[in-house]
Amino acid sequence: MTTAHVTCPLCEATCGLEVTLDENQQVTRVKGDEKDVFSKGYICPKGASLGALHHDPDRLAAPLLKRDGEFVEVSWQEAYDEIDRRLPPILEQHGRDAVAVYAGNPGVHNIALTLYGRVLYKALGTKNFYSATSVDQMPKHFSAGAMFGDPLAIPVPDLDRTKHLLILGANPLVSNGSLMTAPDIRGRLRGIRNRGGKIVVVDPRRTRTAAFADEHHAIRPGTDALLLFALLNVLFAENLVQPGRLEAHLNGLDDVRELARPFTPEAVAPRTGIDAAAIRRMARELTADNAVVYGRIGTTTQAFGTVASWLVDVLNVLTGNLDEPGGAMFPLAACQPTGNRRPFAVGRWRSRVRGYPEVVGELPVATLADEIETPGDGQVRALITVSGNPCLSTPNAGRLAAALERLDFMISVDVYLNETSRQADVILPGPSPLERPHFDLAFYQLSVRNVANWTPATLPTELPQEWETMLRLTGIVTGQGPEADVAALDDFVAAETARRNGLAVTGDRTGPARLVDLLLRAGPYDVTLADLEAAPHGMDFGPLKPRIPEVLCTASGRIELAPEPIVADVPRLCAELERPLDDGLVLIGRRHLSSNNSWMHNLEPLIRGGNRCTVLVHPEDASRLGLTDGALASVTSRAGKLEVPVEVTDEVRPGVVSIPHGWGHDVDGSRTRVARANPGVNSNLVADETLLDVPSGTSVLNGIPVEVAPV
Ligand SMILES: Nc1nc2c(c(=O)[nH]1)N[C@H]1C(S)=C(S)[C@@H](COP(=O)(O)OP(=O)(O)OC[C@H]3O[C@@H](n4cnc5c(=O)[nH]c(N)nc54)[C@H](O)[C@@H]3O)O[C@H]1N2
Ligand SMILES: Nc1nc2c(c(=O)[nH]1)N[C@H]1C(S)=C(S)[C@@H](COP(=O)(O)OP(=O)(O)OC[C@H]3O[C@@H](n4cnc5c(=O)[nH]c(N)nc54)[C@H](O)[C@@H]3O)O[C@H]1N2
Ligand code: SF4
Ligand SMILES: [Mo]
Repeated sequence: MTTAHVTCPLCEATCGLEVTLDENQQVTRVKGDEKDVFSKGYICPKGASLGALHHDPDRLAAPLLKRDGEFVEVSWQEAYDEIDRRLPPILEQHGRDAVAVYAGNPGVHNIALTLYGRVLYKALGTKNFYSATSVDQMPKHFSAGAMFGDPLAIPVPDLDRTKHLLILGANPLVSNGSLMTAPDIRGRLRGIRNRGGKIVVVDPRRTRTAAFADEHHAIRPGTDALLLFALLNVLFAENLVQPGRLEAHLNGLDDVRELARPFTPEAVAPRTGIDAAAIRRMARELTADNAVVYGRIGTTTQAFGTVASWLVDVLNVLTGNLDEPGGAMFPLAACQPTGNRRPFAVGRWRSRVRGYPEVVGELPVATLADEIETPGDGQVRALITVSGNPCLSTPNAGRLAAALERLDFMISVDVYLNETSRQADVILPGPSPLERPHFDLAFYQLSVRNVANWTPATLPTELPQEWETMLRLTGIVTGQGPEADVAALDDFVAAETARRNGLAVTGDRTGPARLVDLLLRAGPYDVTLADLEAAPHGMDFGPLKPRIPEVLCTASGRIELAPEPIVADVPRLCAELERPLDDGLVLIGRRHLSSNNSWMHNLEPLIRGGNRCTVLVHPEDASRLGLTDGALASVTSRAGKLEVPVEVTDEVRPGVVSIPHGWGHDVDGSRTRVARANPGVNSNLVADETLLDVPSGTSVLNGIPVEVAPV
């Protein structure tokens, strides 16, 4: 028996786990690592299923090549030969933009894909870069970029010291936290209570987090920006604005005061569904010391995602809670992002068909189908998906799935043959989480405590590491063919990383380990990878510290409270105040503790407990529409239609229905036996790809107008 200490790569919480293996290298137990400096023994059902994931017989063990419509296992050589035969001619004949990339969420939890994916994407040089970010947190990058100058400078709630937490559109007791890396959310929320603090949740559904909170406001979906503006309006009206130390670092305070003027509590109350007196009280409570506002995916994947994300931080600034202990703070990761911090810019190019502006180097995935379907110069003819399942996770998924069939060539770098990769011509699999080293480059930048933990690979693997796969593909798209010298490419990447950080490459490490070592050496804590290797339970660099002004990289060197590209969207919100009240049904999503977006439904331990893919309907709506608990209902939107079992519950507010995303596994040609037997329905069949948060191009996945009827 052996025991390994690993950081769980399955969500943002970065829990330390203890994995026990028998002499046959079978995982016999996974438990929380009590000595982990950050998670202290916490584990959730997903982490506990790391063994099931590792041993899943459906996980791909060799590359797959489609021959006459059927996948066959081939050698890596054959797979790359096929790619070399088919991809470069498309680039040569139709240009770089003819090849699109879709990068999915697990790539952010995978150092090989994070560090070497960017090498491939840069070498490819396509404007058609898409990712899960435009169905997720892009509005937050937008607001951070516009306000602080750096799209990665996202302040996080200082959870362990706050005494008043206002949560909008997040359910961290289930999601385990997002844009807020914090293992054991329940323990940390309890800590707020024990300090005599208060938790307020704004969510159309009485989630676990809402039920745990001291106060819950069931807001109408998509109206958070109105509510947040009204909170500001109250602060100005009651003379409660007190930015404190930050006053010297602000631009645009008067502009914000003017912008907030129309949004009185009375004006927004009927639209948000939260009464004016409650709004006034919520605003006053934010002026307490150690208060913080936190907004997550319910506030980003909606019609006013960017404005809402911006207002969250404006409120934190104006209540004196930004960059203060107990407020919203900027983590300082052991590996900081590299590259020159140029002032934030958007719209450097536009999508060809709909003219959507580029944001942080990407285009909205909502328009990928347009780009594939519409002929002309720059039409997308090939697609590389890297750890993504857009056929389940992006809006109007039915249309996208049909569009993929029209591609001349498609590659999926993926561990399963699933709803998306089945459309590929070549699938390149990667090792399991236990077969690769791990380091949470992205999430330590969002962590409520500055920590770092390096995980070496627990088990050997026959599969190439995914950084090598990325470099092989880089070799092909740069015309070096499948025989490109991967070691030389890797040396080049390391030399570039070193140069940008003013360091020299030393030692005999290769791959991500060498890059992480360089980034650590360049980082703020005077540690090397060897130090982390000697600390299997992680290193703790302490609580978050104030970082303003050092963290700011706006052109002015100040916080831009009223940045032009966001202010430009406020008239669209003002128009909402004039619109007649609409009482049609709207659809929102939800997450379950035992699932991970679309891709962990193939694990028996996570699928137990009955069908979770139902539509939640309030009893009043159910009786009005003739819907009965357990019976099937049809849900129809502009984009499509689906049928799903009804669950009648007063958890959701009237006028709101909820279906989780990531289901719909009953498609032909996938090889996920457990998931196919428990398919659920794909909620993104009804998500409307034409509904976007305008500045950021993020899809509206919450607040989709739908009709629901008995089947
Ligand atoms: N309606 C609705 N839609 C949503 C959301 C919502 O709330 N509502 N949420 C959105 C959000 S927040 C996100 S992040 C996206 C997620 O969207 P995606 O990133 O597109 O989807 P995932 O379900 O994360 O699927 C990831 C894919 O990566 C593969 N994979 C897993 N591990 C690895 C690995 O180690 N290597 C490789 N190469 N592949 C791997 C899986 O097999 C799967 O095919 O979905 C979005 N879609
Ligand atoms: N178990 C589990 N954990 C996960 C994931 C998973 O699939 N399963 N996915 C991971 C990923 S990729 C992400 S991005 C994070 C997301 O992490 P969270 O943001 O915490 O995710 P959700 O649970 O979807 O919470 C969003 C909440 O917003 C509410 N909501 C919907 N519309 C609105 C609205 O208009 N206004 C307001 N105020 N609220 C609204 C929903 O009811 C829901 O409770 O979770 C991560 N963790
Ligand atoms: S909370 Fe997240 S990091 Fe922790 S065990 Fe669960 S999935 Fe893994
Ligand atoms: Mo996400």
